[in-house]
Amino acid sequence: MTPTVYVLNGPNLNLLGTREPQVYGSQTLADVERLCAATCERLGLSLVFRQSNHEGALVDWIHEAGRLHAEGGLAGVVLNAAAYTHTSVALLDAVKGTGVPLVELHISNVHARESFRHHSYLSGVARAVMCGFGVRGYQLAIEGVAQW
Ligand code: CA2
Repeated sequence: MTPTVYVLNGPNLNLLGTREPQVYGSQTLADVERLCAATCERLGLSLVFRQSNHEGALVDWIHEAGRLHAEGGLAGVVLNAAAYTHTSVALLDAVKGTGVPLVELHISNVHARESFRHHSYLSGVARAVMCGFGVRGYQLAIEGVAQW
C-alpha cells in the first residue's frame, strides 16, 4: 500500500492569497495543493488534501487518518489548524485518541505575532512543529514525514 500523507487545513485558509500577503504570501490554497501534490509524487506518497472552516470536520478527518494509521497505510498528518490551534481541545483529543503522527504547521511565525498565537493545544501531541517558512513549509513538512 502506498503510504498516504493527510494535509489538513483549518478555518479561513481558503482565503489564502486574497488578503494579508505580507503575513501569508500571495499563493492560494490551490497553489499549496499543487505544491503538496508535486512533493508527494516526487517522494512516492499518496496525498489527501483538505480544508474546512468547521472544527468537527477536522476532527472527523483526523479520525479517518487514524483508521488508516491502524491499517499501516498512513505516512503522517500535516495539520495547519489555523485559529483552532489556539483554541481546540477537540483537535488535541482527536490527535491523542488516534495516535496519528502529526506535524503542526503554520505558514507564519506565530511566535513573532500576537501573544494569543503563542499557545498551541497541538504542540504537545505533535511529533514535529514548524512555522515561519511560508507556504514552502508544506513541502518541507511532507519531506520530513517521508523520512519518519
Ligand atoms: O500562520 C499560520 O499558518 C496560521 O495557522 C494561520 C491562521 C492563524 O490564525 C494562526 O495563528 C497562524 C489564520 C489563517 C487565515 O488565513 C488567511 C489567509 C489570508 C487571508 C485571510 C486569512
